[in-house]
Amino acid sequence: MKVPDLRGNGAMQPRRRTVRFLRSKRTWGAVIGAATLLTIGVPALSYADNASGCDFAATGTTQSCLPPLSGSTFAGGDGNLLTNPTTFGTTDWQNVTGLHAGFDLPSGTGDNSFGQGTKEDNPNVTVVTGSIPPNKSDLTRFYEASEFSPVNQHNFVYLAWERSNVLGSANIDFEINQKATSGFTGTTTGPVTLNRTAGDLLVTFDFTNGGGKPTIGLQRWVTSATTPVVPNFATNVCFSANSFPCWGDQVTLDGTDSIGAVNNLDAVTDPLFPGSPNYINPLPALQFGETAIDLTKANVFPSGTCKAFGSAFVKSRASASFTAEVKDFIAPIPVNITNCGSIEIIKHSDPRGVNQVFSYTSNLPAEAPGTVGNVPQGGVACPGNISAGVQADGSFCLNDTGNSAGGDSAGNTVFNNALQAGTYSVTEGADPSGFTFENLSCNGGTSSTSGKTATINLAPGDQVVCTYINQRNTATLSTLVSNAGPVFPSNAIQDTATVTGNQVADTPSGTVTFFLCGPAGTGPCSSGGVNIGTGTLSGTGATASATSPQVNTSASPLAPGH
Ligand SMILES: [Ca+2]
Ligand SMILES: [Ca+2]
Ligand SMILES: [Ca+2]
Repeated sequence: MKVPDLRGNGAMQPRRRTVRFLRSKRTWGAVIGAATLLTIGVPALSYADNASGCDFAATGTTQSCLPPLSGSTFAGGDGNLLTNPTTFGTTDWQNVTGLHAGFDLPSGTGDNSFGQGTKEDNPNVTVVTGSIPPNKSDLTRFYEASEFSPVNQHNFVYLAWERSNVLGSANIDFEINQKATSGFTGTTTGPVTLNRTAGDLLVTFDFTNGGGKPTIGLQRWVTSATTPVVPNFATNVCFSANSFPCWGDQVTLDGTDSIGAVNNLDAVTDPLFPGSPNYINPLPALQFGETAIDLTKANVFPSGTCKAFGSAFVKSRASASFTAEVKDFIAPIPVNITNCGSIEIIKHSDPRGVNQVFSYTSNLPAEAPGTVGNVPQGGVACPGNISAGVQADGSFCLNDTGNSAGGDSAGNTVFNNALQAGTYSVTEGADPSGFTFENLSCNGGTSSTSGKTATINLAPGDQVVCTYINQRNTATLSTLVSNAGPVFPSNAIQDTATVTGNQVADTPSGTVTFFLCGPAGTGPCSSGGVNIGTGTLSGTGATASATSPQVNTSASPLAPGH
């Protein structure tokens, strides 16, 4: 793809020279020679984005872009950001889903960087401001995206950096943390302690112009010889530092688990966030680099374990040496790189807050009650169980009591945020007496509901919330008086009581007890009257009626005046 205005600039310079030479009455041969020299001298400024879709050469000027990694469609090895042409992958920064972007402060005296002598292994850093030395990369932006491939069930992360200066080599580190460093933002100055957790990642991106492909390295933050357990490493060792914690266990990624490129052939178009800081478009040659990494193949997500990375930032190292000073950085941004998803099951009574235990069966793994990801969860102990939480057989119980004002509680919630991809189902048990199932809805991820059963096809990164609502049954009672006026002795009468419920599917049942009351003999209605017996409710739908025993029969007439 070509960018008209840049092409215009590229074409203007020779033309200006041409005019000058023409005025000096040089021959056409000299003019052509000068123009050709100029074209060779500034090829990077001549065009943006090669029409071939490849803007990277491992050696010389021979285009040498790589196709996407197996299971991915991301063009992380073509040295540009545009989707088209799709020769090296149908996805690129322009159309990737889940894109996260970090913007540095403007270059110059206000830019933030790490203080003198900061090394990768030291989590205690100092943020200072000032111009980035011209021999060190002045970062401007970075991009991140991640995905779980439905093709081969691998996790991928895609990373890109941009810089304002045209240095031949690039030594850039992406730090990917499980937890964010609280309060560390673009405006932070002074001391900062980076919140590193065992197993955090450092992706090193080293590129020597003319020296081949970018070298992509991967290191873990290790806190002891055994923490974390790193596949293919018997014990953890520090890569450079003398003691734990440190960055250790470095692996150099290759073409099967990573691809990478720098736009060393020419300028490339950045179509992203034109209204945001540091919009350099087109990006001159050597100011953009990208990589795609198969995290599953790189053993970041060994099968059977869950891990989630929520924060990432980027730094420029002074040289290819790992122990070189780190200088410019772009403050951390939230990311969502995980091989697991979460499922939250919530119980609401209607109205809210009714004290009633509801039971469930599921294929969720056992989980003790507690707080997970700041969500109090575990439900309540099912009848006959000693403790709350999801039991070994997947069963659990929930109770919405205490939530009449809204909100949720440990008692009405089970939440698991470390679930492997797969299919999960949850089914509510029989309605407790006096309650009727009203609704089940699930949000997030891919799920379906059928009656009281939720079926969830969980992919990494999915956050599924299913809410069960059960209505408390209520009913109203009305009485039809057979004869409201005076009756003659032995003129038998009986009344009818009608009960109307709020559930069409639940016909009211049971018995109605009738009381005879009146002005004399039976006692006033205000004191309850005389119990004359019961009638049994019978009906259909939400309505049932019962008829009282007869009174004032010939065998037992009421006395006159009663
Ligand atoms: Ca690309
Ligand atoms: Ca900075
Ligand atoms: Ca900068």
